[in-house]
Amino acid sequence: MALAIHFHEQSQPAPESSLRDEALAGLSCSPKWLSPKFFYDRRGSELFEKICQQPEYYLTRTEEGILREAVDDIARLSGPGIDLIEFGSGASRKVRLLLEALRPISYLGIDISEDFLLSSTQRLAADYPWLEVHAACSDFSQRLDLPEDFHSAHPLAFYPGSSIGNFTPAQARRFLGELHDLLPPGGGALIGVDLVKDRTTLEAAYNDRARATAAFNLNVLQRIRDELDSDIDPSRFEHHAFFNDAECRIEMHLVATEAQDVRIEGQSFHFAEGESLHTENSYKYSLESFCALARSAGFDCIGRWLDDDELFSVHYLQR
Ligand code: AVI
Repeated sequence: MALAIHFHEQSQPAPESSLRDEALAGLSCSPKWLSPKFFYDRRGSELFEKICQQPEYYLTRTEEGILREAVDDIARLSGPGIDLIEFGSGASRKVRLLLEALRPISYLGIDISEDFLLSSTQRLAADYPWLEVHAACSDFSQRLDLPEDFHSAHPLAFYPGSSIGNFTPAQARRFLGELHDLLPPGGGALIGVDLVKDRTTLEAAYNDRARATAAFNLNVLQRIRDELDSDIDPSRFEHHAFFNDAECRIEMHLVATEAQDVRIEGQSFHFAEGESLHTENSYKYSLESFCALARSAGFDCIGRWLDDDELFSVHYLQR
């Protein structure tokens, strides 16, 4: 039986039309580029869950360990009677680590992948019958706003997983500024941030031996083939991920294994052999550089937790 969740319709373009427009625009750029938000159709979201279980991808298990240890401190900082709002909620798994200690009145999951969002929030509602569960399908990378019919006097924003690293620092600053303006004075934001570390550990995390990350990256080409009028062939590209230390980011690319012309929606795009389509940046911060960014958006950094190896960090920001 499907459990009652409150689903909020958002007035945004359908995902297919933004994939069409952004694929045509991004493949016309030099170098070619496509936003990582298009990774997350149902299959991409499932592949991302698989990445999170890979031994090399330390981010998920490390953040979960930090949240387990810090949850009572987090509850003390947030106080009672909060509404928990998760951006990029995906499988709504990490939030489960917080629910018993925080006892929020309601939970709002916001994600770009509608059917994944609905099944995850329905499972959450089934497992936590005392919690009022809301869901909104939204591309908050464009503009951060809450559903018009969702009101909260005491919101706590939750943005785990270092997804903030998928924005450029300028976009992250804008996101944090919009989040700051959305929160009432005293409102909090709990943000997971991956830390800069040695190249070997970083590059292994994005080149797992099971090739889950490669499949995740290549799936975006399959989406273009399935959802648009296109003859693009994922088997003629390969996954490439490396640490760009000048920019302090992991870059993911899809590299053409041979010269080819690709047709998308009546337009033709040439790839030289070895030419890449840049699909994702994953910025890594130091504790200081992230707090400076948060402060520049108007927040106070009032809590911060790390694992013993200082791989990952969770920050409590307050407006
Ligand atoms: C969602 N995001 C934080 C992930 C990351 O690590 O940048 C996405 C990802 N890309 C490849 N592996 C995981």
